[in-house]
Amino acid sequence: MEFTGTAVENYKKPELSPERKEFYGRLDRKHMAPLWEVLAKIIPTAPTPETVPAFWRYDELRPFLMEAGGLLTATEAERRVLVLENPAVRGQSRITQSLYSGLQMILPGEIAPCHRHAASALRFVIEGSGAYTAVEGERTTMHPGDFILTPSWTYHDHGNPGGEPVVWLDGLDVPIVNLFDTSFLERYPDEAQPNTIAEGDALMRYGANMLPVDYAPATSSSPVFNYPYSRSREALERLYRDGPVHACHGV
Ligand code: GTQ
Repeated sequence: MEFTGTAVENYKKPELSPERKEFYGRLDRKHMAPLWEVLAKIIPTAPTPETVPAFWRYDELRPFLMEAGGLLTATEAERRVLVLENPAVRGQSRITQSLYSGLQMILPGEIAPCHRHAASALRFVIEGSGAYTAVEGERTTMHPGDFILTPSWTYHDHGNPGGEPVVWLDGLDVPIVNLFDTSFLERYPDEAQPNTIAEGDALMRYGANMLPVDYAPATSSSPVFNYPYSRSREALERLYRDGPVHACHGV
């Protein structure tokens, strides 16, 4: 955003006389505070982000995930996730001011039990194949590079009937939901929800350049919940090959 007016200096606090200090003390005991003491902090002349740039190397993190795999089951943990915490806001379970992120692993034979919550999640599959995420009755098999959505208040469980550990990056809007004091969760009565819809249904029904004639969205979230990397990759390859390729963003 561009400043249209003249950039103003940060607001300067009035001097702190003994009389003023005494007054602020009496305000404090009544759960009040003078705005002029905090104005510059709560409304600065330019944004002052609290979180800092940071990065995590997967090679370094992976052994810890595997170690967690030996320590407790996915059922015990409900979700076996190592939370990525921004170094500037440790203990707040957030990677940026507004986003939660973590690395989740599910081992062969495990189920991460079914639940739904107000927060929305996205998953970016990093390693392994053969596990699935089920969303509202439909399973989708996860492959590296797949981008999977579990919209707000949709029942979801993860299972691994395959033979290798599967790891993905979770992103949730938990800090935003918590900002409004609206975070809550409900557990499904069984460990896994019934598999009532054939795999791939959502993508064929809503993601193949067609829509059912009577389609009226019940929610504002996308009915497509897996964006398979094989398709995305093909699209990117074609666009790259055929050009033009943006100098900065690529395709
Ligand atoms: O997969 O449902 O990383 O509920 C954190 C909370 C994943 C999940 C997380 C969750 C989930």
